[in-house]
Formats: sequence, structure tokens, C-alpha cells
Amino acid sequence: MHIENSRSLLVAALLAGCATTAPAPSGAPAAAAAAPAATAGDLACTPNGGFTYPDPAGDDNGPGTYTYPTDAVYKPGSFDITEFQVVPSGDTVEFRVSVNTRIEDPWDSPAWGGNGFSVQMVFIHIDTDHKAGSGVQDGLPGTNVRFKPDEAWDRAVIISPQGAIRVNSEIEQKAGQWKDRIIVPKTTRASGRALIAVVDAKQLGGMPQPSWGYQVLMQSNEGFPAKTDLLTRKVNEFEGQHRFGGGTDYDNDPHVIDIIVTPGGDPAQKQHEILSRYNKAATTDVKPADLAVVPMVYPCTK
Ligand SMILES: [Ca+2]
Ligand SMILES: [Ca+2]
Ligand SMILES: [Ca+2]
Repeated sequence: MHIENSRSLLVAALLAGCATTAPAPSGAPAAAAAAPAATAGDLACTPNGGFTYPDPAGDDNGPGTYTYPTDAVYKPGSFDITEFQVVPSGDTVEFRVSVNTRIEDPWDSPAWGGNGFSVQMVFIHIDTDHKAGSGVQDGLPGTNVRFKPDEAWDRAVIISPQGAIRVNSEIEQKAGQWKDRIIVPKTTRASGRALIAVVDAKQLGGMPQPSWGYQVLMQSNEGFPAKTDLLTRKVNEFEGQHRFGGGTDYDNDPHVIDIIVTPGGDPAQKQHEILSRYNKAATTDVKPADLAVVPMVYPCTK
């Protein structure tokens, strides 16, 4: 682990050193940058299975205790989901995850075949049948969360700044048993405050249905992940230059910074409660039952 940490720091430093200090391009759509955080009243479903789902600003702290890594590239708001959109169009589906700051590319992703951003990564887990025993209950490797039996995910979309070759190689090594369920988008990009992924509907098993459920797990792209982690950055007890803090030094705490929750009540408080429910006594040999259970959100079911 120390070796990996050192490598990670070294490479981050090298990448940071390569990045230019030129100002950010000014062509970003002003509307996107100026969009206010969504509120519960904004939930809107379209007949084709599309929707916009809000998440509050300021809950980018997992169970309420997580803190960002100390390096300046992890700008405040970088991991704070404010809105999740599914936009079906023709035979493709666009997934948009907005965060609470303009998305930048401090590690110069074109230099490593990347997608125009650096620090964020999102795993969208989708339940297409809402049937007990159908799908996968484990979150993608490195997230340390799981799902209820009747909310098990059937497809997952990875929004990573890493190029498709790297992401596919990681899937093969770390989640090979689910590779037919995991989708690397045909296009992944950032625009203003939004991370955007375009997926062929047939990879999802068809166009989105109003009955489908979603969970959006906000993570951070780690170019040198631990051997069981699918490009995810760890959360430790104390934050470090490239480590989140406020959790534990084991793999029992949820390694997710922000999630969406079901409608009703205080969404930040709900998230904090959900992500606090893990077995803190399980430090080695962590079992699935020790992990926090995250909800699927079914935005368009009545
Ligand atoms: Ca949020
Ligand atoms: Ca399912
Ligand atoms: Ca949230």
C-alpha cells in the first residue's frame, strides 16, 4: 500500500507538473455554469424514461464525516452531486451528473488518453427489473457498498476520465464476472459542471423504462488503485494529499463521497444515516454483510 501511495503521489506530481497553467477555456456554456442547485421540486420525468433528479449541495461528505484530499486539485464542490439526468435520444442514452464546481483537468488527461477531466469518477448502478435475486448486490469493486436483494443492479455505467482501454482492462481484472453488465460509454466528456456519458441503449438492454432504478456513486479517479479497487480512491481515517479522510483505514467504510437518495425527508441526513450503517468492528476479512446498503432510486415510478 505504501508503495502504491508513493507511486500515486509521484505520478500525480508528474502529471501536475505537465499541466499548463493556462486559464480555462472560456467557451463553456454560461447557462450550465450558472445553473443553481436543483431542488426537490425539479424532479421531472419524460414519457421515454428520461428524468432530472436533484441532490442537495454540501453533502459531499459521505456519512457526514468525510473530507477531501489536501492537494489543491480536489477543489471544493468537485465531488458534490447537484443533479442527475437521464436523457434518451434515438437509440442512445445520455447520462449527466452535475457537480458543485466547474470541472477542470488538472492532470492534463489528453496526455494519458483521457476524457478531458481528471479527479472525478462516477459509477451509475441501474436496476432494470426490481426483482429479488436478479442482478448484483455488490457495488463495483472499491466502493464498499452493497444493494438490497430486490434492488440488485443489472447494468452499471462507468464515467471515468481514463480512456476506454484502461477502464476495460480494469473491468477484466477486477470485475470480470460482471463484465457483460458493465458499460464503458462510447463517449465520456465534461462540460461546465457536468460529467456526460453517451451509451447505446442496447447495452442497457433497451431504452430506459420509467420503472428503472438508479444509484449514482461519486468517487474519485485513482490512476494507481489498490489491487481490488476499480480505479477508486480510498477513504482513510485521516485525509492525505491524495486520500479522503473521515472514514477508517480498512475496507469496511463506504468509499463513496456523495450518493442520491429516495424522495422525502432531508436528503443529506438520509445519506449520512445510510452511509454510517457499516460494521466498524470488521477490519480484516470484511464480509458483504458488514457494508453499508445504498438505496436504488426509482425516480419515475408512482
Ligand atoms: Ca450533493
Ligand atoms: Ca435487478
Ligand atoms: Ca447526496
